[in-house]
Amino acid sequence: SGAASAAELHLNQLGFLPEGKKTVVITAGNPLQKAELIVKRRDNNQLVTRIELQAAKEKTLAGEHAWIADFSEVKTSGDYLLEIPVLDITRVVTVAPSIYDALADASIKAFYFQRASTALDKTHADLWERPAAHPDDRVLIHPSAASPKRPAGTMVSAPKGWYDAGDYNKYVVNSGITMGTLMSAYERYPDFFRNRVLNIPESDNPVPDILDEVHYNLEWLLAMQDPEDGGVYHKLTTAGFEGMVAAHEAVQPRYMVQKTTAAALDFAAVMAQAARVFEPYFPSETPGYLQAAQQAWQWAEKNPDVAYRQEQLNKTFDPDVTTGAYGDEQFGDERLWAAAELYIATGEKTFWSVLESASTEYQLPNWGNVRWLGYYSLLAHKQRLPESSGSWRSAIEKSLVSAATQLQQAGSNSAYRVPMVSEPRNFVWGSNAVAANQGILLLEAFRITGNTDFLRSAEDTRDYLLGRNATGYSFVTGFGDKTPQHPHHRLAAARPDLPPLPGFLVGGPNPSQPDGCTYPSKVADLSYTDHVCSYASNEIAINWNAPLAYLINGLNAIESQ
Ligand code: 9MR
Repeated sequence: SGAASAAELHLNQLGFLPEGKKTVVITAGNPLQKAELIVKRRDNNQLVTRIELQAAKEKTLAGEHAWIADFSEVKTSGDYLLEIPVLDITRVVTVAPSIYDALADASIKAFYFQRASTALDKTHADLWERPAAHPDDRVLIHPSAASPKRPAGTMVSAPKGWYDAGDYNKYVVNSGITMGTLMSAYERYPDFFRNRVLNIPESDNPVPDILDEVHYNLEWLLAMQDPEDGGVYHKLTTAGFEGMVAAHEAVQPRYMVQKTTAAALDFAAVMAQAARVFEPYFPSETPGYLQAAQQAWQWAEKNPDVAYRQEQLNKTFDPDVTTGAYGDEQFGDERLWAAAELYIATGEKTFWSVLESASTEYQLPNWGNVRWLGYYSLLAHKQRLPESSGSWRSAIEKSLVSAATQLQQAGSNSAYRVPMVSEPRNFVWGSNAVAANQGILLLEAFRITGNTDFLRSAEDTRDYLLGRNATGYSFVTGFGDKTPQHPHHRLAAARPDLPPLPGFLVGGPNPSQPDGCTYPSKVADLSYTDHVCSYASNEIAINWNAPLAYLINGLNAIESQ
């Protein structure tokens, strides 16, 4: 029948934890009368359980029918066969306690693979060893960034850091949210991270590897500040994107481009957070971070409205710059994030007064909206809040918990039983980071309330990213049976002889399709193509991997307790 031929099983392709929730989703074009999921042991074909499929409350975004089967009662480790005989479906799944450990580590190790200005050796990079590239010790001040002490053409040095994404440039705004997210992951689950070993060059030192990795980018970020006035350059970039070539073959001149308010405030937030996070490990450096943060803040107070408008800039200055713009024009949220981190660091009233009067409305973080990174930090450091802040704090908590409740409920009604697919508007450029950031919100709501519904919903989000979605892909390279093979990632594209570098989250479904590639569908959650041309659905990026790392490691930290 039509239903039988079109039916598909969608599931987390890595498998499930023994004590974890185990949900699979079946979709089909036609309604289904009654069907069962039969679970058998793979080794001996013995029947373990039969579960009747439950119709989902909502259809898929493509208008298909959906059914849910939950076999959480199966708690014994092993390989199982999932069968739905009437639909002719059979899949193998694994249940095991360590099922997400390698992914958790790889999601952070991915940042090591993105390192600029260093060779990656066989010991740490295995198949993906590569020569040093982008020394970034002779970076030109672009005319847009010229100042009396640093006229256009001045050479400055800003080595290290991570490549932003599939391209080789380094952008302050996007580094900001990425570092904030990684440092917050560490701050929420420090004991968990202290025990992870990522096999990076610093693994033998006493610093947790996640912090060593962040520190590598921090060293670059410090050099993005103009020591004269505390302003921060928006990006370090080639004028245009390089071709899809290896890093060491991408040798066009690199520029420091315009100082902007967003860059200064993101920098201030990151440096203030870094001052407290790194204090136990790099005590001689951290006072310098805080000072850098304060200088950037002051620059932004004097220059509160310098937006990065690339097209405008190109009318005035040469060479034209056509790489990633990260051209946010609203700075209220960056200012709040910076004020939050600086308040936690210094306890100064000025910063609190910025926060106290601000909106408490919940907004999911993205590179252009970082307000809640600040609020998450304040809630995690509530002992630092003023005594009179009780009602402010309860308003923030209420706002957070009600946003998480809405997500959790939307998720439980949705076809794939995951918050993400309840709204087509979630499918922006980098939709997978929306999903991962929803997971972080749910983890925060769980931390505040202890309500395990939020934890379950965060697990659903993990399942979504690892395959329980309309496309049938696990969106992390190297993790799953059907994963991106052709990400828009220059480091990968330059080595077609190798599997793509592992542990990277691709951007995910994006129905705007601005890259002109061929997509299988216009439907929001199906608008994904595993083609190297698809920078709008199949690129990798640091600001997408950071929330992935937070979600996967955070869940592992909680579930291993
Ligand atoms: O993630 C960014 C997305 O929100 C924007 O819509 C898009 C277009 O400006 O740019 C994305 O960021 C890209 C950046 O500009 C350049 N490096 C790759 C980034 C990921 O695609």
